[in-house]
Amino acid sequence: MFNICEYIISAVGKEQYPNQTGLNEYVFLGRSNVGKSSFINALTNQKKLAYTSSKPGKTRFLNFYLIDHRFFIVDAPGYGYAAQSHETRESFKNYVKEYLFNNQNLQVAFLLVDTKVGPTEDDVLMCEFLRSLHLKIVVIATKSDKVGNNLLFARQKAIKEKLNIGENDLIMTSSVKKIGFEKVREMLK
Ligand SMILES: Nc1nc2c(ncn2[C@@H]2O[C@H](COP(=O)(O)OP(=O)(O)OP(=O)(O)O)[C@@H](O)[C@H]2O)c(=O)[nH]1
Ligand SMILES: [Mg+2]
Repeated sequence: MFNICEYIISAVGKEQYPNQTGLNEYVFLGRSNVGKSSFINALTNQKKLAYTSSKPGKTRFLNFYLIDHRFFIVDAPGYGYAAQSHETRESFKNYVKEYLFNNQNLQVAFLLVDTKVGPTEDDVLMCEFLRSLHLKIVVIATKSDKVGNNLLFARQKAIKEKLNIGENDLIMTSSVKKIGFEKVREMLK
């Protein structure tokens, strides 16, 4: 478990990124409402480190958290939220793209997919985009508590196939039941 989890900054552009010394970074990406911010809270065992909401579009900007003075985790705004204005959607996209391009510090892009909803077309596009940047991708299936075993297995298979992800790069999780987090913690160095 981690000891010191600090919110550092909500950045909209490179000039605000706080990592001046080349510490490792890990980013959490995915559809709006998939559970990125909840995931970060459960991962760090904090109730309110990252803001969560039942309404999509809660996280705006790139939120940097420094963990044990060792590495950063980055909470990103979600995609695929139709009710957003075109401008908001485009600016979210640009913050995220700018962050992902040529980022030497970024070790893993965690792509969160909702277990109940399954991989969407947007998830497939995002995964392909991350792959085109040669980033290490780990897929996290969220909200596994919301489905029964049959659907769970079906989704596991669908995610692997549609996103072209290997056995070890898919982790089934639930922030509510605190399942799957130890595996992710082990990846953060
Ligand atoms: N049942 C269940 N609900 C969850 C889980 N994780 C998140 N949620 C719920 O899903 C909703 C969205 O969670 P957030 O963590 O705010 O989602 P987000 O991906 O950060 O959303 P944006 O910031 O809008 O991109 C909230 O109502 C959470 O309580 C989970 O593991 N199980
Ligand atoms: Mg969020």
